Amino acid sequence: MGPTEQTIFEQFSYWRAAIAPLEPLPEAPLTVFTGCGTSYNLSLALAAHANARGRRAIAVPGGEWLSRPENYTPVWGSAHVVALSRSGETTETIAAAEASRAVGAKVTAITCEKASSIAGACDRLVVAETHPAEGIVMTASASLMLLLGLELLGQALDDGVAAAAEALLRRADAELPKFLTGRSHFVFLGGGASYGVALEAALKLQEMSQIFSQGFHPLEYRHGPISLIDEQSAVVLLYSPDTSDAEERLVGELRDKGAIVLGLGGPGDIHLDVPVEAALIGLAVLPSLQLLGERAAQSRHIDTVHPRHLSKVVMLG
Ligand code: F1P
Repeated sequence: MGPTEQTIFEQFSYWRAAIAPLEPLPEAPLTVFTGCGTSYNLSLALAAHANARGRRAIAVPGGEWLSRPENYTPVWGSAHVVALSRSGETTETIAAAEASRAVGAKVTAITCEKASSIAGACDRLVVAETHPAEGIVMTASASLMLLLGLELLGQALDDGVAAAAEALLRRADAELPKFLTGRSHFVFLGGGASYGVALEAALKLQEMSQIFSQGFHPLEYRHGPISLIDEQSAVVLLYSPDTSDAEERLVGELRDKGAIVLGLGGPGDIHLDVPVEAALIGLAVLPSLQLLGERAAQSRHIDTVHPRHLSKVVMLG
């Protein structure tokens, strides 16, 4: 087992170490979740969770929050900013946190590196230790930062979510050969908080296996992108319990056009149950989606320890 696969399968003891109630984020007119790459995708998921819990929130990429916050909200100066960065060193995220504090905003940072630059650019640092074998591609750290963000929003967590995610990972692994064989076009669909998770799954597959992949809100996929579906297509549908009927109809359409569908929490050519409460679906499916990227890379003999053109930290000169 290589280090990427090892990190994916061995992440759950790090989850268990991070599961503890955290003091919630402070009240603010607006909470802005920001980060880059994976950390931005997690921001999207967390902003959706925050709104669903009655806290007004948006997600903005680090570079955008740094350069033009006024394009995202007129109350940018009074926002509470939550900056996510595994490394704590990403240029735009650190600069965005510093710029936010310069105008009086408070910043909470979520990271896996407590001695990093972001520690000096925030008012509160929230840290989880990640698997030491984790490399350039974010796997366990992504799950851990999502978990910490949920705790900061007051979500109760216990060992049940780790156990469910681990069991799902093993069931998914058994089904992935059927899903991947003969397919070269990959799409991830999810609504609400699962949209950020769908984008993260697409990014993971892209980084790990160099396969072009996309994420969409489920019903958006019918408005144009569906023209790409054929017998080469493989679609993951992250079902939302409240919209599963419409999502199931969409799955029927995709299958009719030749796609194989992996339904997480609902019907598909492959159907895997996600037996957790709705707010924890994204967290529970994330390791399985990370493994999908790794298995796709392995099937193409691509080394995910040294992914093409990527580095562990993106620092702009
Ligand atoms: C985020 C990030 C990752 C990407 C690559 C470089 O960094 O851009 O999304 O996969 O590994 O770093 P961070 O700010 O979370 O450390």
